[in-house]
Amino acid sequence: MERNKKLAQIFDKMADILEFLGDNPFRIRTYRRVAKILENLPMDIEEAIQTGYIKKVKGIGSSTLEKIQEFLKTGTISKYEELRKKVPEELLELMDIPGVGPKTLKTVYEKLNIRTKEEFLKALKDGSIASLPGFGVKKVEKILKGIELWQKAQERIPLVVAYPLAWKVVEYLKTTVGKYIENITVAGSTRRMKETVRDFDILVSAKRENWKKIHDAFVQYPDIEDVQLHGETKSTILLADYHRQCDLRTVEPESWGAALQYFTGSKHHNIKLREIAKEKGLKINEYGVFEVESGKKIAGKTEEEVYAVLGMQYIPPEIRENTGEIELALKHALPTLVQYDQLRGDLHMHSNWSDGTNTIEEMVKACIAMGYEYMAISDHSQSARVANGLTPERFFEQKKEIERLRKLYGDKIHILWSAEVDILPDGSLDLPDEVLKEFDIVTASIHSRFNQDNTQRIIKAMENPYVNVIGHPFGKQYGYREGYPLDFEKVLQKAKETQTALEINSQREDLDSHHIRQAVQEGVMLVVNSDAHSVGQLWTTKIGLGLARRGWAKAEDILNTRPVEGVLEFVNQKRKLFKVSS
Ligand code: DGT
Ligand code: CA
Ligand code: ZN
Repeated sequence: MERNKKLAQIFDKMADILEFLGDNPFRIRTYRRVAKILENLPMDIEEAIQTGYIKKVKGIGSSTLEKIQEFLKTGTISKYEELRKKVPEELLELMDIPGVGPKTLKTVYEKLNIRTKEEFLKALKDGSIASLPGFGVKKVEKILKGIELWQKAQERIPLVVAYPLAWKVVEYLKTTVGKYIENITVAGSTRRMKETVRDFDILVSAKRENWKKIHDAFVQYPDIEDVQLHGETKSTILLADYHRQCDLRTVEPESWGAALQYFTGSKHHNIKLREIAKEKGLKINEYGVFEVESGKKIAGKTEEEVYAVLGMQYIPPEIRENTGEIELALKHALPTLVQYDQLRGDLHMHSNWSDGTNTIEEMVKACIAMGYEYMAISDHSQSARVANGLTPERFFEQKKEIERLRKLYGDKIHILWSAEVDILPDGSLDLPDEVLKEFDIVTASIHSRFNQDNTQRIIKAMENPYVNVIGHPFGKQYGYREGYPLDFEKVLQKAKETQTALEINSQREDLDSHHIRQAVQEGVMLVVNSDAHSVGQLWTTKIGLGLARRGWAKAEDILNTRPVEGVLEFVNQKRKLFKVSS
């Protein structure tokens, strides 16, 4: 699917360039649509062509298809290469910044002859852009904010992007030199499921005589920009995807546990651990745990024994941040975190009835393959116009389709009929109560006015007896949009009082682990959802669960670890509380 994404980026960039050049709006729109289609394609583009699937997709014409085929053959598109030459290189890069875009750059290029990032920044700061017609101080402030966000996003990438990239390298090593490898994993921040990742740390244990072969394979990983270090204990490559650095370290099988512990971090956790070891007359490093006096090695083969000889309970990687976990582990009093296999269903996903790309039936089949006991189709309501939101009439038609599928698949999975209803600017909902009460479960989300404090809107939505979950509570989208201001304490209190759950939206990483930990402390119910817009995004609940674990959540804190009856019971409890019929 990575190829789909790359192709989509090329089409988007072509649209950017055409917009910059002031080309035909129709052509621009066509390229943008193609990009969107490619991004959401439920299968690899090559497969889509071979099976003839692509021919059935509306919006892919013969000249587009030619370009795609050229890309598959050569890795690029000549039209794209040609267009790139028409725009100054640095401006091309700047187009990715939220709030900038080709139109803005076209104006500053034409009026102020700006061609580089530096010139752009200077003109933003010295007021020359602010005084251009159609700009102004406010707009310039917004652009500067966008640049700041964008720069941050260049340094660290979201876990939902990082995780598959890192594990792809592991899979590659397993396929090429697997027979020499005893143990392999991704360590560092990715193993801790941290929200954002700077670089990847891959750890391998193997017999020393095999190390060279493993490192030789590593530096031949396809799709790299550079080999920065090629050694026999450590090598470093620069991945083409997102320019990520990736380290490989090889260790002896006897030191696997100690090395894994060391390279998983976090740094603050490790420092505290070293202090505790010292107090016990022990020394801990990446080779093992040693008695200081005798020099004798007393642990190192497994991580479990490393923690055990320090007198501690095993600490899951996700909470190794020195925020209280070590003290509790010494008392053997850590909570039991929710496990990755405990999710019984996904309660937020879209179909092609609104802005998803797959049919409901395709989503159902994919959820069955995920091993879920239940799932909820939660398409957008009407005011989400860009998302092709449904009117009440369309929702009731959708219900018929769901009933048809229940007859076909009901023995394998419970299909819940849901909606992601828009919270309107005044906090009222985009569907009347008579409609809301018909759904099995309802999620309510904000999709407009991301710049204002939205506490009151969310509180009002929670006061509706038929709203069971608040979707992506902070309206965050990493690298693109920071969350709006929210009085989270108030939201938590209201959630508890109204028995409304808060969503951990896996793809947006909203809530983040700090907010999750706060919610868990307050005893607020959480839901881990994918918000999938295609079958290829359903896996992301793994990320949401990682964040939940980082936020110290237990299974009982997560609604969708319950059987389906428990979920429906949660819905009914709220209706009872508000004394409305169900
Ligand atoms: P990142 O890459 O910024 O997303 O975060 P990490 O945690 O992956 O950090 P990284 O890649 O610098 O280092 C990987 C692990 O190696 C880190 O989690 C703990 C360990 N480590 C690195 N530097 C130190 C250090 O100075 N002291 C200790 N005790 N451990 C370190
Ligand atoms: Ca790292
Ligand atoms: Zn949404």
